[in-house]
Amino acid sequence: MSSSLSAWQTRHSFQTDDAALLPIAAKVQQGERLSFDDGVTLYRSGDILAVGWLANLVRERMHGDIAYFNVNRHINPTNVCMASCRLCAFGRKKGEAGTYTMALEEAWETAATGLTEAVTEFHIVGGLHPDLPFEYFMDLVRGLKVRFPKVHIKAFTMVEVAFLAKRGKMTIPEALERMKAAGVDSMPGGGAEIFADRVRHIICDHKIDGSEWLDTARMAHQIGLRSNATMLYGHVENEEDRVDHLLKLRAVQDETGGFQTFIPLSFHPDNTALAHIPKTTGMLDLRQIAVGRLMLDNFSHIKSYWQMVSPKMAQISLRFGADDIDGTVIEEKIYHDAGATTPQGMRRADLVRLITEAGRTPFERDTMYRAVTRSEDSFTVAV
Ligand code: V47
Repeated sequence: MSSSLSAWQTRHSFQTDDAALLPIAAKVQQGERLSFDDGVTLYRSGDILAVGWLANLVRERMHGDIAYFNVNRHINPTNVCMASCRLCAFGRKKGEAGTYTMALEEAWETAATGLTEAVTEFHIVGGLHPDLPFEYFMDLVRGLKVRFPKVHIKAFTMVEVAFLAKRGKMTIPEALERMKAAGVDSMPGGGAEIFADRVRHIICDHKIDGSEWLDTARMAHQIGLRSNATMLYGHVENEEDRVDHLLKLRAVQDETGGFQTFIPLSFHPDNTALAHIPKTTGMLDLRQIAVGRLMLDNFSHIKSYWQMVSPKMAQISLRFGADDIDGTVIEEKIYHDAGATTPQGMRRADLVRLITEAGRTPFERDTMYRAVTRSEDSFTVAV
């Protein structure tokens, strides 16, 4: 070990019994970019506390003690879906039992119901419906904007954008422009799953491939729409597939700077065609957050989505690289259809308590990470 590294370790009390982590620790300290092999080493290291320590160092460098949350509402307009992804328990084929499609009035009413706290964001994700026209989705967004002009609309994954563009017989940039004109303010990160073809063929072979997802994100960013990025882990992927996914996101982010947040999504197997796969463990959930923080040096935010990993794990993640735990959600369908046992939503005060008890400072953000100030039944966003 070089003397400068040992001096640094003493100063920062980094300790590990995994010698393979030492050169990575030196790079992290110097703000150097980590390589593919570093990523694989981080995934395979037995010293999860050391990996978490490094991720926490980066997280505190970027955000200090702040932990972000928001007051949001999910709306899933339809669960009818042509894709038949093996990873999914939410989507159903047209005509199958349990399908639903909201009439526009119903979607707007849904937006208004639930907790009384004024939401700052509608998160809209749904199935790939074979019959709903492009204009249904534009009317949905326009109607929300008229009724809730202050609420940010984060709508349509890259998979939905590509599908709707094809259905509407337009190019993806055209579809994105029309979505933006209708009132879409940014886009959620879903549908990314794992980019590697081998994995995608097993878990979701009927939708766009990894490079189409990345191209669509790039096009969204180029017209000024910010988006999130996800990665679905804990199914048939291996460590190399995960690192490959992270590096592909990092490369697009270098080009566009358009990703706001990275959100690892733990696979929920119940009621899916992959129900034989065991649920993820706490160690994998924490490791995923930490490796994401360390590899994605050009992403500002890493979200530990409490619905996915449980409120308790999201809280601990705030010490393993995460700076965001997502929002109140109010009504969640995708993971609950796949066996999630978390509550459907949480109150603002519960999120504040989780963060405070983790020793972090709660920061209510809007979707663009601007500070939100509240009065009784309204809010103001700092500009
Ligand atoms: O794309 C589907 C995932 C995603 C399962 O951008 C599953 O802030 C686990 O996009 N087990 C949709 N995951 C959700 C999504 C999202 C969620 C939270 C925050 C944000 C954001 C975006 O849900 C899908 C897919 O990757 N998913 N089925 C399942 N069984």
